[in-house]
Amino acid sequence: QEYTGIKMEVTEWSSAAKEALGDKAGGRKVFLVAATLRPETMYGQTNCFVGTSIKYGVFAANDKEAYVCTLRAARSMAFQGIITPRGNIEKLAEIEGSRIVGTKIDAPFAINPQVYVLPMDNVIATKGTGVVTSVPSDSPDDFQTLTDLRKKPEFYKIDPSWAAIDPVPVISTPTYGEMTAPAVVKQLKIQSQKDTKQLAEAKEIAYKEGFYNGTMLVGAYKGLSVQEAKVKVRDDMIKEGKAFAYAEPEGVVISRSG
Ligand code: ZZB
Repeated sequence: QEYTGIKMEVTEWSSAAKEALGDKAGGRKVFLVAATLRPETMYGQTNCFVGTSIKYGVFAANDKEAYVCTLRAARSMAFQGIITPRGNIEKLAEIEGSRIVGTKIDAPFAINPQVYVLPMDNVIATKGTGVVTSVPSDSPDDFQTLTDLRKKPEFYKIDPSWAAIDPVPVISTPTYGEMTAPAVVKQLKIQSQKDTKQLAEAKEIAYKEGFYNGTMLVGAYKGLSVQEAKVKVRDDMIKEGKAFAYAEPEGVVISRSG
């Protein structure tokens, strides 16, 4: 499974994270790293998700940068030579997902680049980096979770302002228009992020429709098909140092649908 690792720089830690981390990052720039299969949708990021009970580490990537992800992902990155020294990892700090919620980050290539970290029930600790960037226009899981959070901010222990950015149209599809995920969520009558079976089906539908029939509405490749734009956006992000290629270790690819 070849993912793109998206580097989301922390611009302001939540107070709980500040307390937990102190100056353990040693002056490094710290990035949350999200694994995505859809780099062409990055224009439409509105927030980022972590699992509240997942344990994350802050790992030194080099002298200047540190990455927030699961230990499992850091090991895999070290093995792939993404973080140095090759094959070795240096954990600077450890932090629970619940404490990262409310942190402000910079979402690369996003039309609204200043976004917040929010909680999601269905983040899988053993997939990708354990950090998920959110594109509610094109990802049914992201749209439904954002909808749940907006309905019950106290229940999810978030400040409503952290979930204030609306879905941004980035891809148009012939069947669903400019907001594929919300349309598929509606079609399948999905009510909450707990509807995991229907969400898995919605993801499949949205993914296929976007990939085979989608056209870019924004960005440098506006007007191109998603199939053509995907690689170009990914290459641009990598060239600008905002992303890297990240392969999932063999034998541990577990889909959200189980
Ligand atoms: C941005 C994005 C935009 C995504 C979209 C999807 C879509 P797969 O096929 O199951 O590998 N993801 C990544 N890591 C995790 C995790 N640990 N737990 C839960 N979800 C995770 O799916 C890969 C996608 O699942 C990734 O791509 C990420 O969300 C999420 F418009 O990143 B994606 C129709 C899907 N659209």
